[in-house]
Parts: sequence; structure tokens; C-alpha cells
Amino acid sequence: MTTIVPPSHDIHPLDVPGSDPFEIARQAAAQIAEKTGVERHDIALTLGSGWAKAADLIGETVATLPATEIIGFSKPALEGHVGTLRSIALPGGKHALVIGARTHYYEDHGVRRVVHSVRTAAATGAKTMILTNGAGGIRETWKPGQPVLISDHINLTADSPLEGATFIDLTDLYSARLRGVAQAVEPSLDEGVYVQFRGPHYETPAEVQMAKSIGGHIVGMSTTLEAIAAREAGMEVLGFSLVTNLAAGIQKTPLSHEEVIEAGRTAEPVISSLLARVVTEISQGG
Ligand code: 8IG
Repeated sequence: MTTIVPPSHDIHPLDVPGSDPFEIARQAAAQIAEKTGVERHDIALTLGSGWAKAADLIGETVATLPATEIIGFSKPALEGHVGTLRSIALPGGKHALVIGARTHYYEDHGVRRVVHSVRTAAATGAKTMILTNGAGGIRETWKPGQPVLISDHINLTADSPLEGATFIDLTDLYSARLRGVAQAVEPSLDEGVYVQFRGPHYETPAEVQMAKSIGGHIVGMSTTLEAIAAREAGMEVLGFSLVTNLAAGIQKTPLSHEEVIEAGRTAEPVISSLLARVVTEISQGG
């Protein structure tokens, strides 16, 4: 006879039947306020591949918490994705919450966990959500190490963070106002449409051609579901991609994770300083 052993770990709070993801986000926000001593945060940033150094440049770190100490957050799946939440005091007196703990859709933990950090950020008081990622570039003129402003997205996950008949307008999802602020800080910034594939495999060259023909300029594995949740929560969204590689078939050599990490490392000081200047501008009324 075989015995079926049930999993020994506790069920994740967001997976409990009948649980309310917004109530869990409020609890997470209360824990963050208690542990950081910062009552409210004004702006939140999710730092993806290549962007982590920005946290050191935007202000004075008040507290760093392992994300797993906060309800609803999951362990990071990947090395190089540091699982921390940081509270940073900005020069103008406001506070930023820096999320270094992204749960990806491809981890298969469900969309609630993917967007929990964004809902938590909103519950801490943040009105602005800055989402960053590393991505593949489709435009031939782009080079690895180039930052691109996200102007719009195409969500190919066929999924949504919205539950039930919740209809949310996404016309100006990536705020034209905030993009204007970013382009005032760095006039040479290019814009592009971000296409999210499920991953974790990279695309085939044919899939990259499809992304291009439907209007995409950047391909990645994150951000779109988070952006939708941020808009649902009433936040203004700004998105940046770091082109760490040209998408499959655009570049002639095979894609490697090492290449992605290396491009991120080289570009990091430049794009981090760009992001820090944008945060300063936004937080001081830009
Ligand atoms: I970094 O080329 C990074 N992330 N889907 N395609 C997809 N995701 C990525 C890529 C890429 N590069």
C-alpha cells in the first residue's frame, strides 16, 4: 500500500479559500509600518534585474526587512532577486518603499501572490508605483544596457489580477504625466511597448516576430499584472525596462542568463542614477 503524504507546510494566506487579498495587503502594510517605524510610504519601487543599486541612491535607508517576515510575501525563487523590503527617507521628507522581492507569474503561485507587493505598497499609502525589469529588446537600434521607458503593454499571460466583474480602464496605464517627468530628467530616453510572456523560457525567434508584429518593442516575464493591480489600487504607474539582451532571433547568438546578469551589472550605475533622479523629481512635486 502506498500512503499519500500531505504537504507539511502551512497553506499560504492568499491561497486560503475565502481570503481577501486586500485585507492581507492591509495587514502586510501594518506590519511594515510597525517594523520600519514609518507610518506611511508615498512612492513604491519594484527593482528588477539591473536596477537594485537605485535603492542606495534615492535617499537614506531607514530599515531593511526580509520580505518573508511580512504576511503574504513568498520566498524569492532566484538568486540575484534579493528578498527584501526597504524603507527609504527621501530628501524632500517623503518615504519610498523599495520592493526587492518579486514573485513571478512563471513560479506558478497564482496572480494574487504576483501582485501582493503592489497591493501592499498601495496599502502603505503609496500613490506612485514604479515598476522596473530586465527585458529583451526588439528594436535593432537598441543595445544591451539601454534603459527604455514603458509606454504601454501587451499582456500575453491571458490572466488578470482582477477578480470577478471588476472592470478597470487601462487607457493611460503607464502615466503620460510620469513619463513626461522621466523624459524631462533624461531627454534621450526611448519608449516602447512591453510584451509579457509567461516564461520562464525565452521566446523563439518566431514568437519575437509575433511580438513585433502586434506592436511590441520589449519582451519580458513580469510587470503587466503588477501594473494592472497598481491601477486597480488607484496608483499612478511608471515602468522602466533595462534591455539586457536583444530578443531571440534579433541577436544572432543564443540567449544566456549569464549574459543577462552581466549586462545588468554593467548598466547598473547609469540606470540607477537615472531612476534616482526620476524619484527625486516625482517626490518633490514633479
Ligand atoms: I532579462 O529576451 C530578460 N527577460 N521573455 N525575453 C523574455 N524575458 C526576458 C528576456 C527576453 N530577457
